[in-house]
Amino acid sequence: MGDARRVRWLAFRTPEATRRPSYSTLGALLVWGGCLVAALSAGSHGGAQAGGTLDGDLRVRAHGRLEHAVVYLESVPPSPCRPGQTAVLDQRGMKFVPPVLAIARGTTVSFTNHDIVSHNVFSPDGEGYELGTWTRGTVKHRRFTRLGVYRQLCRLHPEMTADIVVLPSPYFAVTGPDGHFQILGVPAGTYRLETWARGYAPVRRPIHMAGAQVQHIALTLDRERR
Ligand SMILES: [Cu+2]
Repeated sequence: MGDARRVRWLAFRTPEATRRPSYSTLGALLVWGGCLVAALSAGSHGGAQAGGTLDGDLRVRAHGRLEHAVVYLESVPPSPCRPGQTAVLDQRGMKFVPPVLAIARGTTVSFTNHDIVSHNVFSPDGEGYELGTWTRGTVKHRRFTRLGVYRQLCRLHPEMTADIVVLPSPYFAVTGPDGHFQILGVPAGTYRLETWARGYAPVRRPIHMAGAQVQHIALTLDRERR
């Protein structure tokens, strides 16, 4: 969903939100209000209220497309127009879904279980955590404040695995089955693009975004050397 659409959605919701004000609601409205003003002001100058689009294809050398690869931009200035502070890692059909969950630092992940059997969630990476074992209907939450990659494992089913990738900016995408990705709403500027995919060496390159335009990019990954 583009930022402009988010802004319109918020404007539509505002009257309901203000009926039951709270400090957090008001804070959010102030932030969103700033976003709205910025968007309208950019629009009135013919600029891009939604920024540019980075549209790319990611391949593995000699092996074609790669799904579930993370592509992100570093050091993009923070924007109130990109909240994206929640995400879900589900357990369904004896698998973690999605197998790769990319989030911006500060995001709270909700861990759900839609199977009829119990599952467990823990990670041995970084500071490590153990969320316990639970059945369908219970939701656990964890906020990720440190950058890094956290393998998600289940003590009951060793074959279950996923990765939560905590990124320095909310400007990221995860490739689809065809290796395609899109990062929307990127403000004009020069950034460093990076990739993460388990088993593959990261690709880094500078990227210049000029504003409200679509920029195409092709990335090729190589297997990590062991
Ligand atoms: Cu399990």
